[in-house]
Amino acid sequence: MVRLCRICLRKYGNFVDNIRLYVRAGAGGMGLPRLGGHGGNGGDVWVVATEKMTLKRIKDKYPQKRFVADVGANSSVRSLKGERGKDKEILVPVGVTVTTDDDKIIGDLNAEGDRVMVAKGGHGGCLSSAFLPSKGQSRQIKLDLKLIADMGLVGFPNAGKSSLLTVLSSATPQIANYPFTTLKPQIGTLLYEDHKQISVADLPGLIEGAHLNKGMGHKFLKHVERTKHLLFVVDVCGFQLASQTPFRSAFETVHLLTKELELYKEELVSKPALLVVNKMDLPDAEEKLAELKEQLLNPEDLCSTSLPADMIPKSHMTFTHVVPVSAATGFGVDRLKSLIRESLEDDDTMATEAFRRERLQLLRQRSR
Ligand SMILES: Nc1nc2c(ncn2[C@@H]2O[C@H](COP(=O)(O)OP(=O)(O)OP(=O)(O)O)[C@@H](O)[C@H]2O)c(=O)[nH]1
Ligand SMILES: [Mg+2]
Repeated sequence: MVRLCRICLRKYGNFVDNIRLYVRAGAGGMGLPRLGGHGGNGGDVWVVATEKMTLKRIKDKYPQKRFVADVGANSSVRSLKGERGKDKEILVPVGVTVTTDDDKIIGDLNAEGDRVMVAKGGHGGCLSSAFLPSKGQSRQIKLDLKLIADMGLVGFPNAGKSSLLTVLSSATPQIANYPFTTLKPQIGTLLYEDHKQISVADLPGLIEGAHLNKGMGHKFLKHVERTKHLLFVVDVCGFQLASQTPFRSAFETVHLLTKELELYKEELVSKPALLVVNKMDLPDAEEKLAELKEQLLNPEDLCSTSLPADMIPKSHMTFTHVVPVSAATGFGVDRLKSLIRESLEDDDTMATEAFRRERLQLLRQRSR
């Protein structure tokens, strides 16, 4: 089993969530001095979001990852104004952030049809430029995909995140009794009787040391950066990766998960969260739950734990609810489904406000 884990440790399935492309806009066309002609402008390169595309498909379809727009036509005796070069559109999935090679944001494409220009076509030659055209802009750009979901499942491997998503939604993620079953993030949709839909992202398991690239690492946490809420999932009986690694109780796993979030991006710890205590069908689960609840009342009191000092988080998650469930028997699942909706709705106005502030800050940074 351990060998199996090692094989899949560094892999991220065949899921591609970032890609680097070369883009070049068209050069302008030449002007014709004798008749005061004007060359056509070069075409621009645009990145356009569509639900139908994936980064993997871009990689497969365009192995050279080069996107070049057409040049503008020269002016001629018959056409004093040369025709404009055709634009190039790169179709990308919704949820992509486009950045320059040195990580400056060019644009966020969060909805179908959102578009951003990534290379501007050159000007056609004309009188003011001595009839000489200018080159089109060329550069490397990076596309970084962040899934857009309302909730993100965060937990140690084997805690039952994928099982939970299966009983909550119609998603069919892979489930198995070994760590790191989930290799690529996946989204499931929770459907409510009044047709309300809530999306939940299932992520690979985090382990202590994920920030040091242990297990699946923690890069996939970028997919919870945009989720409104977090759903922490812990196994009521705790977790042990292998016989040589320490056993961690449910209380310890909460701390370790918090620490890994903090080490990835401190703001994640301040996201609203629910704590789901799974596997309540196992023997002694009730006593362990009672113990966990007791410990959570005083999270700073770590006397009962053997966590190394560098794995103790600076701050603690505040859980709006602690929800015992069993993905195996269905116990508590309906209540969890309602609580997920309730907390998202409670938080909707606050979240919109925070999102607006974030956008405003981004726009200000960009206009500087
Ligand atoms: N007894 C019991 N077993 C459960 C429960 N939920 C999940 N399991 C089992 O726990 C194991 C792990 O479940 P997964 O849903 O794959 O766990 P995960 O958190 O998605 O794991 P990774 O993808 O590896 O991070 C499987 O064998 C499940 O059948 C539960 O409520 N009770
Ligand atoms: Mg899983």
